Amino acid sequence: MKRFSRFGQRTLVWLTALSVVVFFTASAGAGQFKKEYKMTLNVGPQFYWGMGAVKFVELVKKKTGGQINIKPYYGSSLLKGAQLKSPQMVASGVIDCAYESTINSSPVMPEMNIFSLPFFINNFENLDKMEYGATGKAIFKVMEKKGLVGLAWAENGFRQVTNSKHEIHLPKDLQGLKIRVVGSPLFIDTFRKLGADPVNMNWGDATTAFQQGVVDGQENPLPDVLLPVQIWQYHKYVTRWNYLVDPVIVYWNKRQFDAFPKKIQKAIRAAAVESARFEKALCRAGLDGHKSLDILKKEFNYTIKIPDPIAYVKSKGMVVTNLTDAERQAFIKATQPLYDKWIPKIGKDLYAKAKADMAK
Ligand code: X2X
Repeated sequence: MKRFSRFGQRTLVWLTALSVVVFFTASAGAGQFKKEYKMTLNVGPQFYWGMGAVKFVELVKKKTGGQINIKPYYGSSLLKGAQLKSPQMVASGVIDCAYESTINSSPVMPEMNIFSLPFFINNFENLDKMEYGATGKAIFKVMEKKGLVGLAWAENGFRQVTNSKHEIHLPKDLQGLKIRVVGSPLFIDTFRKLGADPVNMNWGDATTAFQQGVVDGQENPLPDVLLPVQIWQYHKYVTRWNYLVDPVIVYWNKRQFDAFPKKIQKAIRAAAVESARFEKALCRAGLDGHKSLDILKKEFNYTIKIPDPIAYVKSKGMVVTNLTDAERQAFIKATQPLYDKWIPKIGKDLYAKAKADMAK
């Protein structure tokens, strides 16, 4: 008996498959969440950045009534240390979300280099004006086009240069020094321009390189990265030149985020914003008068262990160098040619937005 034509049989198979897909999609929308959402970050839980990520995990759990559980994977362990791969992996959905530095997104989204232009931003006030202004909005749009939803601005901080050889006051002091940098082209350009010998390396390999003296120096924020790695064990000298800043963005795979019920989306956003406020205050404590110390105490009932990171590294034997205006000008002059090369890559519009935000 010929019940179905060949064509009919095929249609039936397709319809059955389709209804299975529709059923699972519908039930997912009705509150079937994954058992665990994977989050990547490049550092460990002892960093302020890592503590912000832990806070995010806790707040998401609390605010979603335990429906969304995030597991943090530290030290870019899901990427085998390849820190610059984080945005692609979240965009593809292999990893669900990230608490990640803008530097680690800059090879995929060159707009992120707006924060890495040397001697452009200089202080927290300017940075906040950009992040919460037109620049921040534009950056989140760029992320959306890549399949990522930006949820909040956290921080790693203004990056300072450390080394084992001598104080750095002027570009000539960097001459020939081997400096570990992230494998982001603008960093390599900057240190070459300054006469140093930049060596790019993932963070996961950096501490061993400091220990073995494979490099003479590095650049990372004080307090956030320099305190937990106890940089004074390797480098005696730090120059506080605030040459660029490293924001951290809390972000999520867009397809997945958009499919969450509105209530869940709202809860995750609120958790991201609250954790970022805590994390930023940790990174700024002792560097912005009483402001961040007060936020930690009053809003989070948290007493930070090292309220004055500068005095702390001095107590560990470090020589802390602050630049005079003239010394700062020498660095600005030496790095100015990079603007011609990098503003077109970053985007002239975004650069103009950043300047306008800072002038407000
Ligand atoms: O690799 C670095 O230097 C670090 C830890 O600061 C970042 O992930 C950008």
